[in-house]
Amino acid sequence: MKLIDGKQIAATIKDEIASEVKRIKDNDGKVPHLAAILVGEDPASQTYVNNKSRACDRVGFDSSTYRFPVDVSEKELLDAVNFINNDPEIDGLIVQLPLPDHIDNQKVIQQIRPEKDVDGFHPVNVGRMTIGLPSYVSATPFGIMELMMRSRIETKGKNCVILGRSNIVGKPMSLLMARNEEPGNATVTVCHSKTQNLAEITSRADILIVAIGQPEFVTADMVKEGAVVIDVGIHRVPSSKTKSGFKLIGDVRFDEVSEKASFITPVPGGVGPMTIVSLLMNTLKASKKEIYG
Ligand code: BQF
Repeated sequence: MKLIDGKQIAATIKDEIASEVKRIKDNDGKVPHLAAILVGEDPASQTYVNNKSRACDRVGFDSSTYRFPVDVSEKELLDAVNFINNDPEIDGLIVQLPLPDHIDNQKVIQQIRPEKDVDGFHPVNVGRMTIGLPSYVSATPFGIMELMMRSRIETKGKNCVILGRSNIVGKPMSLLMARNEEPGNATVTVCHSKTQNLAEITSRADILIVAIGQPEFVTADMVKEGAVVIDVGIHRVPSSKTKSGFKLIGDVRFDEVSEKASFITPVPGGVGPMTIVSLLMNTLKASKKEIYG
């Protein structure tokens, strides 16, 4: 088994971005600037936004966080999005999900100018990605493609099974793996909560991408000997061994599945750091106007 060290690969990419930012600064160019909207005080969401702003600092980007109380009105959020849309200094805008139930996620996402939608959640970016036009690609799937490219994992003609069909991970992941490009060119099967004979299907996967949102759902009996296993899950479980009082586990039973897999991503330190670095790559593209000119 080979561990796919997402943390290490992400660090390499951050170094690459940092040298590009230095080049931009030396040439008096525009320093990339990422803005984040954070609603409420969910600890995981706060951690994620902190991770993103720290990553921006690391590579020399500017970043701003706009915080709102959990009872913020939809109108206030839409106004904030508009304000940031119209700020020429800000290149990319993300809205940290999930939002409280009284806010219509889609309404907020669709208010973001596609040119600044570095999470790639706006229907314009989703549609462009779907038909193979230049677009911002959702950070987690984009990060997984980069991970496979840099780990030299062959995808062409492989049987790729994806667990989960979310708009943010499973759906875009299936399109990217099936596209006529490398990495890609895989034969893709998407499984979900209504799938029958799940273990039978996953057992045929050369590449198994798990984004099902259930702690340690995938066990060794569901995995083919020599498969590549990508674990997108991230769950906090209580632990007496850590200072924080919790530890992170994925959607895959790492201890047993790692004995069968040829390559596997750990949690933490696998897909998560690549998600962050993808957001940086998208923000750099935004500041260079690479997608929309
Ligand atoms: C790591 C996310 C579910 C729902 C909304 C590094 C992150 C996580 C783990 C991180 C995630 C998950 C993010 C590690 C951002 C990934 O070392 O393993 C970074 O910050 N993530 C998010 O913004 O929203 C989510 C998961």
